[in-house]
Amino acid sequence: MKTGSLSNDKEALTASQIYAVVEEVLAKTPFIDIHTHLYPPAFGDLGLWGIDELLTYHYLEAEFFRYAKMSTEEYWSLAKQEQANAIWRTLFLENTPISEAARGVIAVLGAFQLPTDSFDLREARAFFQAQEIDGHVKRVLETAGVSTVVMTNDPLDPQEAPYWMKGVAPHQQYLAVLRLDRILCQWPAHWQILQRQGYRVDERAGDATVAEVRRFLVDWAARMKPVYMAVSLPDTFQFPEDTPQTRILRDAVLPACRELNLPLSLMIGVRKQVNPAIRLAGDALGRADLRALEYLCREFPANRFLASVLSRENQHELCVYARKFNNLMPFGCWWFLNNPSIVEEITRERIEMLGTSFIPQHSDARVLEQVIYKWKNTRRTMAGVLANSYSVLTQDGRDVTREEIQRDVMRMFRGNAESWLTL
Ligand code: FIX
Ligand code: ZN
Repeated sequence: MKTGSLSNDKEALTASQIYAVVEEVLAKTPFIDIHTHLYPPAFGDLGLWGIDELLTYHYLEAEFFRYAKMSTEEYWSLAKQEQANAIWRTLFLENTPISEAARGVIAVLGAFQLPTDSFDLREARAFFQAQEIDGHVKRVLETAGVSTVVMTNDPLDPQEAPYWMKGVAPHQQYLAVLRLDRILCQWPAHWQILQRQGYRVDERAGDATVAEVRRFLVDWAARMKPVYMAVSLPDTFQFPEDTPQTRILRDAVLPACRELNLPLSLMIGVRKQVNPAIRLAGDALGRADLRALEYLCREFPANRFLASVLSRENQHELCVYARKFNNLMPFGCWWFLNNPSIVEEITRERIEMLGTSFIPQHSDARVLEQVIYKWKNTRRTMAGVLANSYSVLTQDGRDVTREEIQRDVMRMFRGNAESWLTL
């Protein structure tokens, strides 16, 4: 019975040592968070943090409306702190915070040694208000075990664009992404913004327009220095079609990605605003036809694709497509899938079919401190899934070492992103 310490990297681990070593390696490896909605302090109020933003997260607002006696109109008329007070009272005092998102707030409060069952939010508010934001960002990312967060940056967002136009100081732990939803999914409503910026475009998106959209993308890539381009697409996404979306994607976005050596992230399966009354919380999902993704991977082998799909029913297909196309990198358990019960299922089938050649998770954090609980949950779920994979490997006759576990975790939570994003 090997009883040595776990420190010998090259020694074959016994079955009883595997879980502890996996847990320790996960805890000690700083992760790259490949998709978030976070902003560094230089972006001012675009960067959300603190207890009131944590409580008014759209995941919690959706849950609040299930219990609340007040109407959505009444809630939206409240000030932010009153909204947070109502959510705290309803989801955390009058009911037990056992949902994923509610438990996340508890985990954040616990991480800062704040009370998790206070009658009101005075102490929590005082704590966050007393934080100096640059030091707080550093502490939060360290606590979360995250070295790098990748942002979502929309050149057509009227709040965000002015920061880029005037020039914003880069933050070494925040990487930019050129987000294309308004161009690819809402062209009729946005082409005139490009026209006003001096790009000769029209609504039909003919050849001349497509060339100008490509010039727009190259110009904004020079401004933002993105690590990939990204778009969220509905469950009805089809490609190719005789539409402006197909022409812009095929003849502007994909060539620009090749020219700039950038991957394109396709996030497929959102059904926008099925309930507009609850605003950002009003989106849902649908099973997509992934033959569009198959076509893109096959017909554009010089492009690299990141893909995350929102329907649980699409996950197995995504794994199969990743086995067919090595220019396809599945990533994350997105949004409604980011719950331990589903993360475990998705991650197990990915390991069974893809080994370590995928990116298991992203946080999708919108509020800074969410990375603490989202990555705590990922490490907790991953420990069991990975330890099980190594245990059955050992049972089938192949020992594993700490060094190999370290290599595998580094690849899944850093290396695959670094090589895909050319970091
Ligand atoms: O399109 C996206 O990036 C989605 O992740 C968001 O729109 C969504 O609201 C979200 O934050 C999910 O976690
Ligand atoms: Zn997102």
